[in-house]
Amino acid sequence: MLDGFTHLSGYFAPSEQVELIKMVQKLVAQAPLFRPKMPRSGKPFSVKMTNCGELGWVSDKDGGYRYQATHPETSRAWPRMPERFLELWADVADCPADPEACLINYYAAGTKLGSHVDSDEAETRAPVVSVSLGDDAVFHVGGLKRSDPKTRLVLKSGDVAILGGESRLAYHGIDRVMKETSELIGGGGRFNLTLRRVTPLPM
Ligand code: MD6
Ligand code: FE
Repeated sequence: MLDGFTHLSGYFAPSEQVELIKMVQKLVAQAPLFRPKMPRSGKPFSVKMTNCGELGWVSDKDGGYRYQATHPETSRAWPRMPERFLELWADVADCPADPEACLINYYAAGTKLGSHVDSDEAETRAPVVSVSLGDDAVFHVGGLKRSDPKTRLVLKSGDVAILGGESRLAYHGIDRVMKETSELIGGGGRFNLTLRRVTPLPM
């Protein structure tokens, strides 16, 4: 595996996971989950998404993958990033500036997220920091080429995963979310938060 990939198992204790899921539910009430569409084909993702922070990641048929300051359906600014997210970043990201975007993904049981590289950010010296909440997910991380060998691991509720350094532009994805493996989320499923820097760092 490439250097710079870190899996912090059980970073958030169960009581903290409860606080985080309440924050996520509040954010979703302000900025509803939407289903992004693939560029060109317009095929919908199976994962639903929303964001908080100054910028949010969106995708649709005509505009493709991008960051923007407003929700694609409500046209409102994204909600502020909760302080606890900024504290996590300060603790683990080894980056001199705060994150600008937090993408919030929701996976119903059985949903997957195909292998991809997070490359829509102009700043890739900063890592992407992810938090898993709810049901267990099988995550894969490979190399810089799609065909490179992959390592698979289970991301559990409360885990933090970091793609930094050489692994920042590695292929990765979610093979599947395993149903009824956590009781954190009423109705089941999994939330994943990814904290990102988008614009160039002042350095
Ligand atoms: C997920 N995660 O865990 C999908 N991206 O649901 C990601 O796509 C991801 O975990 C960048 C860095 C860490 C990640
Ligand atoms: Fe990703």
